[in-house]
Amino acid sequence: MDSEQKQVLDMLQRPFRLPTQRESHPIVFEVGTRVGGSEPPPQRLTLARSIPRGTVFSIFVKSHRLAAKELCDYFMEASSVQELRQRVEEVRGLVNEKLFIFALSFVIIRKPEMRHLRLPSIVEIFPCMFVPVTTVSEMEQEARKSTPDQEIVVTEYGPEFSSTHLKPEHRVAYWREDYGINSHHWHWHLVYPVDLGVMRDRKGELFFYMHQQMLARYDMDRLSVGLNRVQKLSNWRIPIPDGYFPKLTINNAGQTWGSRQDNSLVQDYRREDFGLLPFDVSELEQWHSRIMDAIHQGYLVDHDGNQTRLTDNVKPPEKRGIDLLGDTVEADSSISLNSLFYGDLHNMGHVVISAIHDPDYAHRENLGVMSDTATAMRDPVFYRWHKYIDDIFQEYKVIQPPYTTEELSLSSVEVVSVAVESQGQKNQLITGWSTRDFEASRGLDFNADKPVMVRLTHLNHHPFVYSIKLQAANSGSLPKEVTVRIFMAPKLNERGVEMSFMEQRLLWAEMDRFTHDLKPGLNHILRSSTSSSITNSNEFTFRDLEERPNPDNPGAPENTLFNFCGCGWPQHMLLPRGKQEGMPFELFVMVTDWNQDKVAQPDGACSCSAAASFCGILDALYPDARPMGFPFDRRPMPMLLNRPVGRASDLTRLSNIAMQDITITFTNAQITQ
Ligand code: CUO
Repeated sequence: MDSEQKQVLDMLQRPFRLPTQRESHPIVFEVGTRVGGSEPPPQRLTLARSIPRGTVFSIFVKSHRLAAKELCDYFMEASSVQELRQRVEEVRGLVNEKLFIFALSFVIIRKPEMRHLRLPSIVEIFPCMFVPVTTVSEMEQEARKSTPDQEIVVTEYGPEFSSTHLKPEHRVAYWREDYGINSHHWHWHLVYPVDLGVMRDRKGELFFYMHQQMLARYDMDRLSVGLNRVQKLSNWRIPIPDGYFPKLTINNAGQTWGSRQDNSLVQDYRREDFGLLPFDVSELEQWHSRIMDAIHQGYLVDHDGNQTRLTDNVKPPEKRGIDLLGDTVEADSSISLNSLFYGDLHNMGHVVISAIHDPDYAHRENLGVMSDTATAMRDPVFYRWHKYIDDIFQEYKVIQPPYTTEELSLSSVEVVSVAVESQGQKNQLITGWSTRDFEASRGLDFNADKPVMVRLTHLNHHPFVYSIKLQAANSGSLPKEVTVRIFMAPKLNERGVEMSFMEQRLLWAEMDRFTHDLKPGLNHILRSSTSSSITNSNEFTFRDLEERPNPDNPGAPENTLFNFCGCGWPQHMLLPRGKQEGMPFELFVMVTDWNQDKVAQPDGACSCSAAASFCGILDALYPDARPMGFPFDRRPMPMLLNRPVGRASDLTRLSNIAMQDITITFTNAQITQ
C-alpha cells in the first residue's frame, strides 16, 4: 500500500470530523475551479451535496441512490490514486457522512488501483450504528477517567443488548443486533447496489436467495428460543404489534433514529425531507398485486407492452424468472423491465415503515432504522417485511415444475455416511457467547490520547468438521468432480412435531457448498466449518490492517477476495443458538455432478470461493449453474415423497442424498477459541 492509498483509506476514519483548516480545500466551492482535471464539483455534485450532513442517508430512497451514483461516479472517474485522494479529500466534510463512506467504500471495492486493499469493519467507522447512545457516553466517561498509564479504555456492551425480556421478541435481540449480521447486510448492499449502474450476474436471484437464507436463519434462532416463525407483514391495514426503539444515534450530535411504538399503523407517506413525492400505502398494494398477476400469468410486461416469460427452466443467456422477479421487486431502474408499472416495492416498503412514527414530518423526527442497511436488521419488522417480499418469490417458485428424479439424482455416487465432529463429540454441537473488541475511537472522537474500545458480545460456537463418506462406482461414467451441498434445518416445528417437506422447505439454511475431486471407491471428505462457502472468515479492524499492511502488489488476490467476499455471513453466526437442553436439527448432504453445475467463467476471473454462496465472485459469474437454493427452492416430483406428508428424508432414497440428526446445545457459557 503506498502512501496515497493509505491516505485514501485513512479517510474512512472519523467521518463526522470536519476537515481542519489545513486539510480543507476552499477552492471546491468556487464555481468554475477545476479540480483534478474534471468538471468542478459544485456543478457535478449537486445531488450529493443536497443531503445534509448529520442526517439519514438511505439507499432505499431513490433520490439518495442518485446522489450516491453521482458521488461514486465522481470518485471512479479519478484517473489516478493521487487524483482520487484529492477528490475524496475535497468532498469529505461537505457531503453527508454515510453517503461519503458508502461512496468511498464502493470505490475501494471497484477501482482497479484500490481494490486490493481491505476495507475495515463498518463497526469501527460508525460505532454509533452498533451500540446505543448510553454506551457511547459510557465510553466517553471511561476515556475521561482513564489514567496516563492505561494504554487503552474498554467498555462492554451486551449480552442483554436492547432487550428487557418483557416482550417475547426481545429473546432474539442477540441475533438481530449482532454486529456481524448487520455489517454483512451493509456490505452485501454495497456489493449489489441498486441504481448505481452495477450489473452483476444473477443479481435479482441473489437478492431473493440471500434474503431468504437470512430469514431461514432467523427462524432457526426463533425456534431455538421458543418463538414461532416470522409472520409476513401482509396486511397493511392493521397495526404492527411490535415496536422498536433503537437507542442509536445518527450523528455525533446525539440525534437519534426514529422509533416505533407497539401497535403502530403504517401511514401514507407525506414527508418532504427526502425529495419523494407523496406516496400512498395503496400504491404498495397495487405494485404487489401487479407482480403477483405477472407470476400467475407467467410473464412480465415491459415499457413497450412486450411480454417476457417467467420460467426457471431456461438456457443462458435467457434470465431465469426468479432473476427477473428479483430485479422487478428490488426495482433497479436500469434493470427492472418496467419500474413504472411494477414500482419500487421493496425499497418503498423500507421507507414507509421507517416513517411510520412521523409520516408527514410533523414532529421533525428522523426515519427509523429500517431506512439504513447497517441498522435495518435490528428491527423485528425487517423480517416481517422481508417475509412478505419472500412470499412473492415463493409464490413463483411453487408453480415451477417440481424437480424430477433425473434432476436430483447421481446414481454413480452414494453418500454412505454424514457426521459432524466437534471437541471429540460426534453430532453434538455447542454454542455459547464470545466477545470481540472494536476500536470505537477510529470512528468517533472521544478526545482521548489512547484507543477507546468497545467489547461486543456475540453468539459463537465451537468449530466443527463435517465427515462425509462417499462411495463412487468403480466403473461406468463417474464424474471427475462433484459438488457437495450441505444444508441444515430444525427437525421439529413450534408444536414439537416433525415437519413435512413443504413445511420444512423454507427453513433449510445453506451451510456449505464446495467441489471435491472424486476417485473411484471410498472417498472420505473432512471439511472444516471455518471453510464454509457462506461465511467471511474475519471482520478486519483498522489495527489489523495497520499491523498486517497489504503487499505492494496491486491486485494481490487475497485482498481482492476480502473486499468482495468480506460481505459473507459472519462465521460466529454459522450455527443457530439451539436450546440449553439440546435441540434436534437435521443435516442434509447432497452430491451433484460438477460438470452440470459448473459455469464457464470469463478469462482472468478471480478464483474467490470465500462466501461465494451469498456474495458471488468479483468480476465473474455466480459459481453454480443450478437455481439458488437448489434443491429446496422447488418441490420434488410427488412420487419422490411418501405422500401425503412426505419428508425431506424421503429423498434419501436417492443414493447421492443423505441426512443426519444432530443436536445443538446452547451452554450460555463463554466460548474461547
Ligand atoms: Cu437487504 Cu430489504 O434488502 O434490506
